[in-house]
Amino acid sequence: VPDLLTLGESMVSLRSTGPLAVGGSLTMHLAGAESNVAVGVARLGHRAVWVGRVGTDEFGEYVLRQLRAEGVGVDGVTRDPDRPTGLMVLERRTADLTRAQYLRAGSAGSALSVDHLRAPLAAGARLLHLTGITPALSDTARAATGWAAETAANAGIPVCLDVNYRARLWSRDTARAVLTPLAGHASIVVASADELDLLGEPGADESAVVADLFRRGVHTVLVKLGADGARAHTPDGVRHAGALTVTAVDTVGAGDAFTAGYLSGWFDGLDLPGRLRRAATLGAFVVSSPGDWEGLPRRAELSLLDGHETGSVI
Ligand code: KDG
Repeated sequence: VPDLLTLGESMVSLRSTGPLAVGGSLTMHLAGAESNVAVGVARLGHRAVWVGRVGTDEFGEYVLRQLRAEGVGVDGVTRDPDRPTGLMVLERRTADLTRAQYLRAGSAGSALSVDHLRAPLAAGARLLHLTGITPALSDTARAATGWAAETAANAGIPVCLDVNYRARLWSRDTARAVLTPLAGHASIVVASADELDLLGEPGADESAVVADLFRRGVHTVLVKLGADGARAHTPDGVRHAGALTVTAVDTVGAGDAFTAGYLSGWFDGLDLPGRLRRAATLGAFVVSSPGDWEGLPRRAELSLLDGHETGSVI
């Protein structure tokens, strides 16, 4: 049984080093929030499986090749001969501003449906990781995400849901209507502070949303605070964990790294401070290296950033 089962859309991201309008070259990278998490836990030696769909095009070949190279299981991936692999373009417009553009409408990944998930779910896992991106892709992907969450929860497989709101894919109101019920199947919810009210009433404050999630069976809510670290709500109370002090060169993927670190700590049986520390460590590696996931540490590298702590664990 794998440690992590995750599903969603993985794409090729094309990254520029400057403004697209003046040309230059684009480099190819693997992208996708869920596969970033899978790579993060696989690099630390856990067994991770990613399920999704890619085209029969070269981009699909590339996505699979990258995931295999990182040790992520892709046996459950289906190839779609009629739809292309999704693409995204990341334009480094200025040193401080990266613009994302999606070329993913009608992609192979967006045609994910319940039938693609039956066998991987039946095979089981220690934990299922979902994000709020997948249900934004299409009606079938939305149904598939809901089905996977419910099926896993009924089978006793804990579900981790990262809200990951993407304004280019859907409105906050539509997201709220879909993600609020979805969170009721989760054990662990991950969100940034401005995403929390997508799991409750519009404008609801953090404590109200957390209390409601706890009533619905969630036992851990992780609120990502960027350079300020994270807050973890559990039935035992609230704990703040600082971020590590590093030089941020590329924040894309930092949230996925944080989640991968937390889940890796959970797979290793670490206590809450240990899980948060590993989450902060992976986040720090990714923000201080270029790329969504390329800077993720291998297990022997985990201690490389020791000495960068902010000391602000309260
Ligand atoms: O979290 C990083 C992701 O944003 C990136 O890899 C692409 O999954 C992605 C998305 O849909 O935005």
